[in-house]
Amino acid sequence: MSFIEEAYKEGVTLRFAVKEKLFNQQSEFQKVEIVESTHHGRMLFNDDCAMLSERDEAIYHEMIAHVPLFLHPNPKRVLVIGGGDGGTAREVLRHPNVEKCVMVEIDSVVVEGCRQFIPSTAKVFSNPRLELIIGDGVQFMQEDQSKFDVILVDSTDPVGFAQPLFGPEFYGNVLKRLNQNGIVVAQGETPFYEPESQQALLKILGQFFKVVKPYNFTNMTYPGGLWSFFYASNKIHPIKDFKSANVIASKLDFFYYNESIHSAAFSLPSFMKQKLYSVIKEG
Ligand code: AG3
Repeated sequence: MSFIEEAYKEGVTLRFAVKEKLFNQQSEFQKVEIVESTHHGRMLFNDDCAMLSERDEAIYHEMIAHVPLFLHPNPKRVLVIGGGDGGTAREVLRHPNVEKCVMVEIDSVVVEGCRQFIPSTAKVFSNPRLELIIGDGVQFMQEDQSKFDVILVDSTDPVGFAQPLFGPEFYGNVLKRLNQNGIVVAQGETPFYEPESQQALLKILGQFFKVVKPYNFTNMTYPGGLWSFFYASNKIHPIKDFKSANVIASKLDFFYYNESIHSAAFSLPSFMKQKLYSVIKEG
């Protein structure tokens, strides 16, 4: 038995050997499946796209959360858009100064499936500092009036219902919801297969933020392996304003993130620099 993700019409498939299928439900939004794989632990697939494996989810979740949270001088209120497995919120709430993490996930079936079968990420749902809202993140951004220090957009690929999360209206509202020192980090797809969508989203971020920079991580679960997050802020530069001592003093332990990866992740391979130089902003 196996699970296959067809990658971006690039003639590539990622095939994961599967021991057992655990959960399979068609939600209002997508097909949600959870399996026990042979070598990568439990895995979540939405509409046949790999969302996480227990073997390497820490890489993605540490990198989306700790890069901005160690930069912001005092992150008290954090918003996660998407992230229904709980992994991003789990990493956010390892920071003791975060008083509240609000998470807005559109699909309750993802949350329920993960609650039942992926406790390693979904354990965060019992954390009293987490407020889980089942709803549309785009609408939440339009209607909610509260402010946040850090906003993390943990989305699926820019297709279907997730498409507006890659658009200018959404980021205009993100800017309005951010406090002065606010930082937003968004899931940025893979530089190998998606250079155009990377360019497009960075350009949109540049309409609202003075500092706009991609940073990379590598993983085993997503097509292309090398993958990006996009960092944007009007006040805080992710390298110049970084204090590595804060990471060391936190005494948190990590699977992937650390004080040297923090800055190194912003060093881009030449093909990315060439493609993206016009949409990167240093403030
Ligand atoms: N967010 C999805 C990353 C994109 C994966 N794309 C793909 N496999 N084609 C991951 C959710 C983790 N909280």
